[in-house]
Amino acid sequence: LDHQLEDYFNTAVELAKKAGQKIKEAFYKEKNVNTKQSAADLVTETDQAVEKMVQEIISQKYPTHKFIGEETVAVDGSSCTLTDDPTWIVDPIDGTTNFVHSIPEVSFSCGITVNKEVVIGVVYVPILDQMYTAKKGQGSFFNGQKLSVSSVTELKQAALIMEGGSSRDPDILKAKLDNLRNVLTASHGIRAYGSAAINLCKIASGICEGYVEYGIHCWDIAAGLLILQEAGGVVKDTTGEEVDIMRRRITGACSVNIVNQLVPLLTHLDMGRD
Ligand code: LIP
Repeated sequence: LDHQLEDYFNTAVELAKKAGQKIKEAFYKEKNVNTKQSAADLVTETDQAVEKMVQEIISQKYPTHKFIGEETVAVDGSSCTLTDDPTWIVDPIDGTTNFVHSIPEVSFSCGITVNKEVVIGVVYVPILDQMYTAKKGQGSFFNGQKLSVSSVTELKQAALIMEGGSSRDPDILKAKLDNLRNVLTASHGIRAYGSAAINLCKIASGICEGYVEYGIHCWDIAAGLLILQEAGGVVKDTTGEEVDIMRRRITGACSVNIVNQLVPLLTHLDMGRD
């Protein structure tokens, strides 16, 4: 199994570089933008082209493996079922809004699950040539250097990451803004990189201490959550319970202390399931 995982890992890194090349070429050109669930839920030709390329390579190399990809699910919701089979969970561009606005925090995210557990995570930010990788039980790395989380334990000394997201539903926005105010009041400040995958990698890198988001999907977090865990961090449901990657909400932090201080500040939104 170990050498199999090594092979999956090498393929995932190779795919990230190939995807990165395509993203980089398109980044400096005019983008062709469409919307999905809301006027702020964006997709471009590049999201679709990268996902198609990646899906084809995976299905050729591993015909028995399953594939869950953001743009495939957008046209065929039934393809989003997590089973015990090896499953490649891919977001061709995480941070599509950044991509559309030529903001460089744009990532390719690929997580691989076996028995529903993420065992490999690769997040690549091609514009900045930043490669984050993790293998279950073997640590996580940034351009080959080992990552470890911040040692801050008090929320009042922490920098947090929270996102607006793409929903414009007034009830969801109200809860998110309440959460933002509560967390801001209790901490050093709030940042948003615009990509869930990058947000998790920032905490893995010890740059910020915690992250909360409602409305994410499994492809946004599959890779990043392993990268954070392997850097010594924790990933939970927003209630502090065990994380469920299909439940569309997450909190990640450098320690369980930060999670425990965050949870009581949040209005919990039920976002349904992937
Ligand atoms: C994005 C997420 C981000 C969220 C955005 C969007 P996409 O994913 O990673 O955290 O705030 O609304 O969903 O759509 O760029 O792959």
